[in-house]
Amino acid sequence: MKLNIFKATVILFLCCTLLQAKAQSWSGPQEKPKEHKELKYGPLHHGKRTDAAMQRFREYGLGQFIHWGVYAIAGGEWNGVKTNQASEWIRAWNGPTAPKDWKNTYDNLYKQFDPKNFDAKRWARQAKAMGARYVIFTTKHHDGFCMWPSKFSDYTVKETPYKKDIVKQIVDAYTDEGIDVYLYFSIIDWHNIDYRSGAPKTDEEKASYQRFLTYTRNQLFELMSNYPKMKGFWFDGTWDKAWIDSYAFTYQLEKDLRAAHPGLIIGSRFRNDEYGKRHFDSNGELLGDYEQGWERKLPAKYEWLDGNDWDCVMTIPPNGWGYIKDWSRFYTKTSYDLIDMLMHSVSMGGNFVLNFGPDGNGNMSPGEDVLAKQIGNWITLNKEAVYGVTHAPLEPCNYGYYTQKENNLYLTVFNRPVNNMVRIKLPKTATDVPVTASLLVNGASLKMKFTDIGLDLDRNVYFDITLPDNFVSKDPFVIKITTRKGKINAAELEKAHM
Ligand code: H79
Repeated sequence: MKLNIFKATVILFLCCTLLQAKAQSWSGPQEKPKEHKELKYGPLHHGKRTDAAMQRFREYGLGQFIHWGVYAIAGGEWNGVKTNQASEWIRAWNGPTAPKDWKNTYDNLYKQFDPKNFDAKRWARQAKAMGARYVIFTTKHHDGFCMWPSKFSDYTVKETPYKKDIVKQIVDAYTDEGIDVYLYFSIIDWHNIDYRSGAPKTDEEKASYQRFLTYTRNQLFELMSNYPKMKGFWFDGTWDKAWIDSYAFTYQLEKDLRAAHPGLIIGSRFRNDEYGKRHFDSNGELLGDYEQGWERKLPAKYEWLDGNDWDCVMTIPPNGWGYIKDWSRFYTKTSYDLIDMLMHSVSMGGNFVLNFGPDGNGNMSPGEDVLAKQIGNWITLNKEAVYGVTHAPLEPCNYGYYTQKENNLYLTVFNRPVNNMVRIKLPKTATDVPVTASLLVNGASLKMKFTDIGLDLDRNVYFDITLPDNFVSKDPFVIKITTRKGKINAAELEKAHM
C-alpha cells in the first residue's frame, strides 16, 4: 500500500512537471541550445524573409480570425446544457454532462447546416471597418468538416443543405475588400478513419497513416489551387506523435507547398525537425516564417521574441473559438482590453488577430458586432500608430505602448498620469531626439520640455509632455512625437525653448 502511494506520488510529480514544462513553453524566452546539431529537416530558410509578401504580413497590425463550422449550430451547449469543452471542440464532450449518444448527434449536425444569413461580403465589410488587414478562416477544424467541397472527403459543405462553397465566398469577398486571406487548417481530423494521434506501429497502421498524410497533402494542394488568391496557411493540431514522427514527409511537403505558391506564408506550427522540436528547431532557429505560438497569450518582454515575426491570436471569451450562445456566464473582453492587446502586439513587432465565432445562421454574435465597431472607431482615429509601425527601442513605460515609424514616435496612452504630465525616458545614447509633440486625435500641439531630474549617475534623459487639463478622452489616445536624428546634448536642450 505504502509503495503504491509512493508510486502514485512520483507519477503525479512527473505529470505535474511535464504539464508545467508544456505550459511554460510559451510563457518566457526561448532558451538557445548550447550545442549545435546538424539537421537535415531544419528550417527551409535562415533568417527573416525580406520579400514583399512577408513585408506586407509585417505591416498588417490587426487581423480577424473566424472559427466557423458545424459546431456553430450547437453554440457551446445542447438542450440548454453547457459543454465543458471549448465551443469548437464540442464534439469531444464527454463525462456526466455530455448528452446521450452525443458523438452520433454531432456527426449528423451537418445535415442541418444551412446558414441562411451568411453573406461573406457583409463580414468582409465589417472586418474592413474594424481595421483588419488580414483574415484567417477555418477551412477544416479538428472535427474534419470541410467548409469547401473537397474532392478528398465525404464530410464537406457540399453534403449539407447549404451546398455552396464557403471558402470561395470568403476568399473572394475579403480579397475584394483588400483584406488578405489565410486558411486555417487543422491536421487533426476526427472524421478520417486513417487519422491517428499516436505513432502507427503495425504495417497496417503505417499504411493507414500514410493514406492520411497523402489525404492531407491532397487537401492542401486542393486549397491552394482552388483559391489562388490565398496568402498563407495557419496550421493547427500539429502536436500528435504520428505527425511529429513524419518530419521527412512534412519537410518535403513544406518545400512543395512553397514551390507551388510563391510568397506563401506559413507559421512555426506546421512541422518539427527530426528530433521532434516544434516551432524552434534543435538549434533554437525558427521553423517557418513567423512564430505562431502566441495563442491566447502575449509576450511580457520584447526580448523574448528574439527579433522574430509573430502573431497573437485571441478570443473574446476566456476560451472558445466557435460560436457561444451564452456570453453571460463569463467575462468577455472589452474593446479597451482588445485595443490594449493590439497595441501590446504591434509595439513588439507582432500582429494581433481577434477571433469571431459566427452562429449557425451566418451572423456574428451581437457582442462581436459591437466590439468590431468600437475597435474600428478607435483605429480610424489612431491608425498612424497601428499600421506599418515597428518596435521602438525604448524602455517599456507604464503609460501604454510605444510604436514608431520613420521619424515619428507614438505613445498610445492607456494610463493617464494624475498630474497630466507624461515623462518620456530615453537613454542618453539615443539617436532619435524628440522635437515636437502633439495629440494624434486632433493634431493639437503639446508642450514638451527637456527635464533634468537630477538623479545621480543617471543613464537616461527625460522629456516632459504636458496634457491640457481641458483635453478629456474616454478612450486610450496617442501622443505623436516627431524626432530628428542626432545626439542628445543635455546642456543645449536645457537652454532651448521647446
Ligand atoms: O482552433 C482553436 C483551438 O480549437 C485550437 N487552436 C485554436 C486556434 C486548439 N486546439 N487545441 N488547443 C487549441 C489546445 C491544445 C492544447 C494541447 Fe498541447 C494539445 C495540450 C496538449 C496537446 C500543444 C501541444 C499544447 C501543448 C502541447
